[in-house]
Parts: sequence; structure tokens; C-alpha cells
Amino acid sequence: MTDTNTSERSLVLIKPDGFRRGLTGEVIRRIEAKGYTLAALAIVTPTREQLAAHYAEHEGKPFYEPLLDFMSSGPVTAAVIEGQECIRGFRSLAGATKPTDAAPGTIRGDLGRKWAGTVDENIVHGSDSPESAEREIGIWFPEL
Ligand code: IDP
Ligand code: MG
Repeated sequence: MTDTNTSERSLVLIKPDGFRRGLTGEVIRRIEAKGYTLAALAIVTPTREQLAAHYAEHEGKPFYEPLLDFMSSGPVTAAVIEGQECIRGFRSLAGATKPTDAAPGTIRGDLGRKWAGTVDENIVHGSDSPESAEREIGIWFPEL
């Protein structure tokens, strides 16, 4: 990975499992303790259309429909975070996709686990590239 001095923005979602479990504050605490700043924050109940746009890359995969059902099962907290290398940095804070495999110390490793069901419920989403971040910020915060 190349280092960069340009300040980045990343789109973070606290998914319905995290919201239901009252982990919104804990996730935001970790983001701020790391040193990233909050540029936008909102509690939203996502529409199917928003989720289909957000997860377009996964359309057709076996977990796609369960993922959309899960993500529309309740409110989420959407945030835009800012800072140098925050895209890669937040993915590092989040940990591996599957909570069972995510390292202790990470959000998914400390706060997540495998539950019954097809989709991996893993508390947070974070953009995976500058291109994804700008695209996703447009979906969740069209006013930005
Ligand atoms: P990421 O959130 O770590 O970037 P992606 O591969 O982009 O992971 O997948 C999006 C979301 O879809 C994951 O966060 C997880 O909730 C779910 N997911 C991904 N892969 C699987 C799978 O193999 N089985 C069940 N759910 C999955
Ligand atoms: Mg992803």
C-alpha cells in the first residue's frame, strides 16, 4: 500500500446489528480515539434502493438478498469520517469480514460473533477505496 498525505473521507455504517445492540457510541468512540474526525453523522432506515446501490458489486452472490434483508431490518448510523489514510485505517479498525476470524482488538473481533443465518452480521461497513468512498458518500449523504 502506498502512503498518502492527502486527507481522505470514508463512509462508515453501523449496521442494524450494531445499532440494535447499542454499539453506535462504542464504534464512534474507537473512530475518534484513533484520531479521525466526523464530517457527517445520521441515523437512517435504509431503503431497498439505497442498499441495492450501496451493494451493487455483490448483486447475484448467494448472500446478496439476505444481506439486503439484514441491512433493511432496522436503523443504521451512517457517518463520513475524515483523515489521512482513514479508508485503509478504518478497515484495519473494523477487522476481517467474518467476526469469527476478525482479530481481537478490532471492532468485529471484539464486538461481533457468528449468529444463525446466511449473512455475516459484522457491525460495521467501511469503504474499501477512494472511488468507493466518494460513490458511497453520494448514496448516504447526497447533500455533501
Ligand atoms: P466487507 O464488509 O468486509 O467489505 P464484503 O465482501 O464487501 O465485506 O461484503 C459485504 C458484506 O456482505 C459483509 O460485510 C458481510 O456482512 C456480508 N458478507 C460478505 N461475504 C459473505 C459471505 O461469504 N457470507 C455471508 N455474508 C457475507
Ligand atoms: Mg466491502
